[in-house]
Amino acid sequence: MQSFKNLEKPLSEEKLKCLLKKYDKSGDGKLNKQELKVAFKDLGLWFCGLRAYQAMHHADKNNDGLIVNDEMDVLVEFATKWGFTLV
Ligand SMILES: [Ca+2]
Repeated sequence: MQSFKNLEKPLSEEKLKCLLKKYDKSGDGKLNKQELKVAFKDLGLWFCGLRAYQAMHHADKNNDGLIVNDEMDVLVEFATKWGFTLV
């Protein structure tokens, strides 16, 4: 069950995942905290450094400081709850 808190069109998990992949500057398919922070900042999120930390802490299952494939799914699921909207 999902309920949407606001009436604006929420950013879907699929869309967010696509967006985040563009922030993989090193091109190795992994996102580090710095890349996450930049992504969140561009998405208009406040406290992007803290958010990046939280997302990393939540999604980085093997604690290597990088978000890869299945961790990305966890991260995106976590981050969409912040209520990104399409701009
Ligand atoms: Ca990892």
